[in-house]
Amino acid sequence: MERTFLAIKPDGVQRGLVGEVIQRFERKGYKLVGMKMMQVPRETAENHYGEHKGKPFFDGLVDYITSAPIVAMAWEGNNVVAAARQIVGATNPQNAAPGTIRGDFAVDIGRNIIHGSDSVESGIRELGIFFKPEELTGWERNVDRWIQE
Ligand code: IDP
Ligand code: MG
Repeated sequence: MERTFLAIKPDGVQRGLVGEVIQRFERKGYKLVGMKMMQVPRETAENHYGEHKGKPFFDGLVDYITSAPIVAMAWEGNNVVAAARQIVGATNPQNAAPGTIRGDFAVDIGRNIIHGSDSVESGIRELGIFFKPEELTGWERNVDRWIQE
């Protein structure tokens, strides 16, 4: 079953949006299989955002992500990587559609509330950065048969 890495960034935590964000994925029908609050070490942030190294916003991005705690999460479900990106919305909240998390709660690309993996491969890579295998919990949910045929 497909998994993705989602993280409520420091601004989302500070603004009291943890419950709101989690609720959107729960209601949709995806399954939470790992979660922890953590202050991200600088080295971890630089690794996670390695693809952006050298870009003008890189240092500011690492400062932002390491500035206060995040909530790191693993979510599971059919096509969850692409679907979660849709629920998250466009990178720049100015372009994010209403109804998406960034569209509803953010105005600035440098404070866009949430991270979501951009591909299945990125999801595997990022979950490996933030979670030990034993911290991810596969579990049976009685309602699963009412969510997926
Ligand atoms: P994504 O989070 O939608 O996948 P990416 O292009 O991978 O977007 O960028 C990673 C993160 O870097 C963004 O979510 C945002 O926090 C930050 N970022 C991207 N572009 C800019 C920028 O031009 N200025 C400031 N921050 C940026
Ligand atoms: Mg990205």
